[in-house]
Amino acid sequence: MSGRTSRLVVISNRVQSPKAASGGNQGGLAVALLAALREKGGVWFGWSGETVESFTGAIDLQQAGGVATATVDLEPQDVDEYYNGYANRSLWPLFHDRIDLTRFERDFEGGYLRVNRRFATTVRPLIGEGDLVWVHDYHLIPLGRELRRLGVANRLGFFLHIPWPPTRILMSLPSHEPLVRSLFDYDVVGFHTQDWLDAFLHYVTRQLGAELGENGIVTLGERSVRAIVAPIGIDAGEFETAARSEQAKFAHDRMHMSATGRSMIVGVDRLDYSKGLPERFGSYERFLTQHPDLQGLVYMLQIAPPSREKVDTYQAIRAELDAVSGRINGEFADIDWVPIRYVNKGYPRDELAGIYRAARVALVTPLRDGMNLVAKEYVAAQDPDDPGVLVLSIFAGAAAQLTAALLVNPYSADEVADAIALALRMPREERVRRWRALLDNIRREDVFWWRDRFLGALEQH
Ligand code: ADQ
Repeated sequence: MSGRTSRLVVISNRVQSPKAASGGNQGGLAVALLAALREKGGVWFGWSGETVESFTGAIDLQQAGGVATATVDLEPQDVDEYYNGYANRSLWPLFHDRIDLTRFERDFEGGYLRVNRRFATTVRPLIGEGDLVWVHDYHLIPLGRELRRLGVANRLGFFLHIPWPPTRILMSLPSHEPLVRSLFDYDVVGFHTQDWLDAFLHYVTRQLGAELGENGIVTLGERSVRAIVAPIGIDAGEFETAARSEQAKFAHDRMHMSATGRSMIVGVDRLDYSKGLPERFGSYERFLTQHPDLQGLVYMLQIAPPSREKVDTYQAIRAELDAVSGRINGEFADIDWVPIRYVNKGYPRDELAGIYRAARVALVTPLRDGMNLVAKEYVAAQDPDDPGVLVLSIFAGAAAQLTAALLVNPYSADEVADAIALALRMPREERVRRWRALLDNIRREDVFWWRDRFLGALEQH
């Protein structure tokens, strides 16, 4: 596979199948990357999600909808140490400022490096001369270094989908230095916000002695990398259309009927401790206590499909949420009213769009979040004549762009409770004004803008 210039090779932990994406069941990221792969040609490489007894490196190459995907199976030990271990027990909690939940184990780190080497060796023959290589997320930080070791001289880009932690927190990771140094094997490294980029620059200049030049170029010894801000967006047009689909209307009407005139407050999150769900339930409880007049006029729908269920901290957060929602419902419910409807399943995107549109308020209150796409999807799905109100955590990357939302500190139950009351009472004119400003940003800085911004920097470098 060599000879043609500037094809695209996308590498991520998991590969999104083009078939599922065309069925409307995939996120905007998959849609954008698949569109880029279709335009440029190339391949999307990653783990199949399956295991084999011992690693063979055999590639399953598929061609669908004009896109090639290449997947590889991993050993159970790889999945334990690399995926459930280093990625999701060490890096994920640490990068979300949760040292208390972070586990450091040599075996995890060993497995992480082994899988990164395995990825590099397996994908190597798929990379042709002149191809752009775009690596995604915290699972694959050292992949660039492994590819260079195998002689790959192509332009290599890396995008981090989660926050970059403050230096002091990052320093609690054993082997933090080689991990960060390995980023210098890329040509471009991208972050969602200026805050995450600043934290990265703080570490590399103070801790490694790197030098900051013009245009975001950072130099360490022989190597220079360009560090950029590229906030991810959604396919706004697709979501606006989804919100007007038959399936969306059906979901919308179903919500309305079951609401019997009450206003819905919605939360949609992967079940993850970074999303601030117990705090959100606590804030809603505070709101109910402080506004007895509004009790019975609202209800909250929290949709939270479980994720990473093999990891103990995820089992713990699930049990905690069951308990908190049960307690609040026990305390406030009446024979004809339940304050929290708590649902642990995923919904097709059209249906999700209808649910967003039926909600008068969205609570997007993570304690830490790289970006948060739910905030953007909620805005895109609103009825232009009667839009709902977005309550957004200042600790979500999205807060840097969505400044017309009601911005809150998710740790303060009082502040969030006040924002809920304000949102429910907000006059239509103000709702429309805020919503237009939000939508303007979401349309302008959409997922295609994000992709072109990153690939433009990579092509230029
Ligand atoms: P996530 O932590 O997964 O992503 P987020 O950006 O909110 O968080 O994306 C979640 C996606 O899953 C959204 O597209 C949402 O619609 C979908 N989803 C959630 N619950 C669902 C349900 N019940 N049914 C169907 N779909 C559901 C990571 C980072 C984020 C960053 C993204 C992209 O943690 O900060 O925004 O990557 O870079």
